[in-house]
Amino acid sequence: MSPQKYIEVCFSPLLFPAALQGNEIIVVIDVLRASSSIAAAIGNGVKKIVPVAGIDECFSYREKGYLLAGERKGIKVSGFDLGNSPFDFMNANLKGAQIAMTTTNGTQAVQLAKNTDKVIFGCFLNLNYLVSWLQTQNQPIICLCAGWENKFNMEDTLFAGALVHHLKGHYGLSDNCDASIAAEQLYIAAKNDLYAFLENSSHRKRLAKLNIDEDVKYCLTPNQLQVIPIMENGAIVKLNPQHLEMPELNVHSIENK
Ligand code: 3SL
Repeated sequence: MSPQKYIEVCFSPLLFPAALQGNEIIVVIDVLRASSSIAAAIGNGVKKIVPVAGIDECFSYREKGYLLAGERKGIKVSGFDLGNSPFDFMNANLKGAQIAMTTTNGTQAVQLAKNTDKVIFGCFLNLNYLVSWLQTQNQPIICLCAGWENKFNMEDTLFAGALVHHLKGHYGLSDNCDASIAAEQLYIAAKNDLYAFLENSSHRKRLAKLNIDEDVKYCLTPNQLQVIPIMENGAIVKLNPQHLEMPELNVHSIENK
């Protein structure tokens, strides 16, 4: 294994500047729900998503022919076309669409990473596919957990731990940070029932008030999508990996949702 190939976890966007060397692949993680919705959208044929920080900036994309998507406090922004549920993006009419998106934490984390070499999006929905692709890469990896308002959250950490768990045969762990070890241990404890493990987590409670448990269940179901969203020229598009062996998918595919 090349000494360059290591995986590190940032539990919060605040830790990202300390981890960044400049040559890493950044995996942006916001399991509930931005990176899951982005994967669902790109997997469903959306052409590109421009992640923006603010609501006003998002509205400015309307005149350029973009649809607007996103939430504040989990609720679709008034006047937007779509919210931040993965199910909002499972619509055949969205094939080829261009979307501007703003969310409370997910698209803010993207702003931090967007000028780095390679930024991709991970969630349980594309776990195996992402792992298969990362195994073929030769750069270090930073898992950037969006968290909640710069704080640690459980679901993003669990997904980062899943990446560590499945990649550690190919990547070393960062020498100067124990976050990867901690994230993997949490994932091992949780992996047989992610939904139950997260029962008392802050964001499950937040989303429960919105009655969107179906979103939570879907976002925690691994391997529904064979897609890797990647940033290119300021927009999120579909990565078309060459020579990538397709891992097995679980039961559902986006078509039958
Ligand atoms: O914080 C975010 O970016 C969102 O994913 C939060 S929510 O799940 O839509 O509430």
